[in-house]
Amino acid sequence: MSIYVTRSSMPDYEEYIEEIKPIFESHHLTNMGPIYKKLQHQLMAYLGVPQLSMFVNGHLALETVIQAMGLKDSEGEVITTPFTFVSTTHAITRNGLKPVFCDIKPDDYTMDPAKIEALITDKTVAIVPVHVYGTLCDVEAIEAIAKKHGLKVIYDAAHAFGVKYKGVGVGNFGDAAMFSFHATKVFNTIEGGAIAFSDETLRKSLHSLKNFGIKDEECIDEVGGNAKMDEFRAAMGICNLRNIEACIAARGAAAARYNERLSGVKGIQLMKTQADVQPNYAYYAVLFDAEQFGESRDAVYDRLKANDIYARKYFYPAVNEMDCYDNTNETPVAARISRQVLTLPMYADLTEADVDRICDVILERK
Ligand code: T4K
Repeated sequence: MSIYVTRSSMPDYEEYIEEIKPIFESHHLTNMGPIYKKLQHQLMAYLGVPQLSMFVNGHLALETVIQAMGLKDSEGEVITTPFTFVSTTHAITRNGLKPVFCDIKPDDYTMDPAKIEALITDKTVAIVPVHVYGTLCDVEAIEAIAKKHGLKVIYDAAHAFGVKYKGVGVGNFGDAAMFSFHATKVFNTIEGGAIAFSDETLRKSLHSLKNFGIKDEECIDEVGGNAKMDEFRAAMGICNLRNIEACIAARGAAAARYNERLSGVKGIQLMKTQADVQPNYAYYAVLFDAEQFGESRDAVYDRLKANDIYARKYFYPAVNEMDCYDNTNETPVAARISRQVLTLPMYADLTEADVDRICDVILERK
């Protein structure tokens, strides 16, 4: 049987049908209806955040919060990481801003705070770091730099649903944080996303900008888009949230089995456990050092594929090596890691036998 990099968590069919029944009675399909509001409040409690605005996907959530902060078309520069899904950078660029790429740390692949200040110019308006794979960025160092230079910090927390640092939900760090609720994520609403924040003015602005800039029936005072989460997606979220603890625990068990099988193998670097962080096991990323392991990342990827196992090269190429972006500043650590990394299958239904099958193939190298 094929094993893919991930597999969406889903509720029982009957459970979802029960949740969407009221929609067939009310005909209230979208535009922040009762199911949207119910999920919003449940998520605020689960994530431990004071405010949450939900979107049709994580990408538009990020694009919209950048606009809501008044950064759009300022011709400013935004310091960000090249080691991410391209959505992060596109959200900056589509707001008329220039991404400036900061290199990452070799041990946890998040933005290296020691390299941020050298990139700050009089045009810098914000920092957009990514909690890549659900690994927490150095939030304290980043906050100190942002405060010193008067910069906004918007975290791309697409992978970090449910992650906590010293007991505090990850959505509380920075001026805002974006979560993705895409089908491939720890928690999904089919497609979906949200912005966590605390500033009351941001609440009004996000609400308006994801609904065409409509203030009331006769007043449209901002140029907004349409990025609202509908009731069917919110209902999927309500069902999936009921099972979230079990899903994260099952992912944790799969990660533990991978660790058992792969730790100590020459040429393989595993993700590190972070002190004071409650993880969510969103991705299981492994680096292959071709010389020491005796085989390149690409060769392992091909061999897994030949065995009907579809790992992914998240995130290769680094964004600043993509055709649509200029590689203006070099980021050698990101360049190396993007060539060595393979994200192995990770999802709640992944069994110990599946993990063993995957590890057997990896370790069978000639
Ligand atoms: N920032 C970061 C750091 C992100 O990683 C992402 C999204 C975003 C921002 C933007 O958030 P969203 O706008 O997406 O909410 C996937 C996802 O589409 C994307 O959400 C995700 N990051 C990115 C890392 O991965 P693909 O093109 O690699 O997915 P795809 O279709 O190849 O699916 C991978 C595997 O997942 C399949 O082999 C099987 C499984 N799968 C997939 C789908 C679509 C399911 O089990 N169910 C499904 O419905 O991009």
